[in-house]
Amino acid sequence: MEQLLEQIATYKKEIGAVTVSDAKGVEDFRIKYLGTKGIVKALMGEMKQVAAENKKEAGQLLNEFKQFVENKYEALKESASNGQEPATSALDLTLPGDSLPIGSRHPVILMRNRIVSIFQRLGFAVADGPEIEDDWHNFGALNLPEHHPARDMQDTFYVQQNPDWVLRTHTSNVQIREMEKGKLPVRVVIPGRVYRNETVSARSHCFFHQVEGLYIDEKVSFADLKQTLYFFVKEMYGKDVKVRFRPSYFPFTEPSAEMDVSCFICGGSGCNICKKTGWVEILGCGMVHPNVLTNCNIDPAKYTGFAFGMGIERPAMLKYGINDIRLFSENDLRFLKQFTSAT
Ligand code: 2U9
Repeated sequence: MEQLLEQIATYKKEIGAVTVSDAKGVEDFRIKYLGTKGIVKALMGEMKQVAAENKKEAGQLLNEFKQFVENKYEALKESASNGQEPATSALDLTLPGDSLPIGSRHPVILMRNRIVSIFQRLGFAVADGPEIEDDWHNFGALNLPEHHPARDMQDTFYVQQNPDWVLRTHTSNVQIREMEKGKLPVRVVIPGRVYRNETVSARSHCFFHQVEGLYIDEKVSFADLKQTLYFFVKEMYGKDVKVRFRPSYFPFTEPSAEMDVSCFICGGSGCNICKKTGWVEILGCGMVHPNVLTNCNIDPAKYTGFAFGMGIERPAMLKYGINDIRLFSENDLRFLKQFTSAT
């Protein structure tokens, strides 16, 4: 009995390691183990020598061994017809893999895409530029006088290694770089991250996102600015929305204006969002200052242009009912998973 157990264990080890690459290998295996003069038959023959009290147990062991050999034979047949190695018992390579979560778009990116795509439909191209910028492209070329408060260390992040470098405070540096290329007309929108040295709170952060736009050509007028922005607002907030322009001041535009839309929360009747005024401010704009054109080697007597700028976080907060700007940059998946579309 013990000898029989040892033989079966040895054969099982041998059979476990068998691989074949073709039908001949499978047939050789069958003849060797399952044939009329094969090993299974030979072991069955040994039953005669087993003591009567062990016969039942030995019979069970041999039947189990025969089943083991037949299973292996079937696996070899299949793998030879697929041209593959048989799958080992613990590892089934045919099972599908673990699926990876695909994630979702960030609410700021959803809002950015929505804003940018409206201007793309009007023929604006999308431009991009550096977030670490020199003083000239961030301030000087934009007609900001040397002692303008925006240049103050209190408001702007300076780069320690080089006092001429700042983290850009607006994406206007990219408009300057586009104009410097000397290819007119220029018609671009620039979405991107900007940095301001502000105390972080639920309403303000040390960085946020903007979309700015610029259109320079011969005979571009304030009427073009109004009509372009009116189209944008109707696409963004609906056909029934009203707009109003209020005079304002920016060093890089003259004249300058701020644009309000009738409150899309209360419809103009007065609520907390519009502070009971019925109007919500959404962007600043104006005609590009002649000094800015001159700074970029563009003749202000021949060319004119308009520019505008808007933040992205605020409209995203209003649209999605987000009450704290810090949520945008905390990377909390419970927050980020909630936004699937900006429409
Ligand atoms: C060039 C010339 C002019 C871009 C402009 C604004 C008005 C404006 C603010 C909106 C909310 C910044 O994100 S915010 O805080 N922007 O009000 N931006 S005009 O004017 C330019 C830009 C580039 C060469």
